[in-house]
Amino acid sequence: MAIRFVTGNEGKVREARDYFDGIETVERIEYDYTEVQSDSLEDIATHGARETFAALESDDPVIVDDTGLFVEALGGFPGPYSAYVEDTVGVERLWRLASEEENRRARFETVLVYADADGTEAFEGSVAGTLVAPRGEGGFGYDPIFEYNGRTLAEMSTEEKNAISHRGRALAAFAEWYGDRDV
Ligand code: ITT
Repeated sequence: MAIRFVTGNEGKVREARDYFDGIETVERIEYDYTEVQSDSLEDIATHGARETFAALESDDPVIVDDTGLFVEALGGFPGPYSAYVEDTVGVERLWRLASEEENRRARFETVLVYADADGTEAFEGSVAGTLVAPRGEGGFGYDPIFEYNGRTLAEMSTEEKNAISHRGRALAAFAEWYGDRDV
């Protein structure tokens, strides 16, 4: 059975496909679920997964990924509003804002929520790094300004990013649970 990843973001699907390469197939589903107003990535993803699973009227499970970039010196901004801030302010200007701060530490957090007829399960992953002037052609979103161990996430291959990233860690927690569950 394919894993149905509900997202409008092709970059997330590319990473999940790379992670599950040869183990599971990942099918992308576009469904415009309601993004509830919440400070919690888990709340947002849980509502989205539950709503989509019900709306699709199929027994096949779905997963939803909600991710945020939390900049320490900006009180965790943009956090759960990261998609909105990327669309409005943009990555380059967020970097300029952060560059005025001495503390450039930031972290990515992902909550991946699985939903089936039995309910939902949430899996988390995070990575701590430093914001830098944009570098690299790979990845997507805020990857060019997020440096981990001397390289930005946009300077890594998908496999390298998955090995250390918020999403890679959430996918690993999910994969372990998914592989172990009784079906
Ligand atoms: P869906 O909700 O349809 O899955 P989205 O891109 O809106 O797609 P999020 O709300 O989870 O998803 O994304 C929050 C923002 O963070 C958005 O601007 C993404 O481009 C960005 N983002 C998510 N994961 C990222 C990653 O691994 N590296 C860099 N930026 C990322």
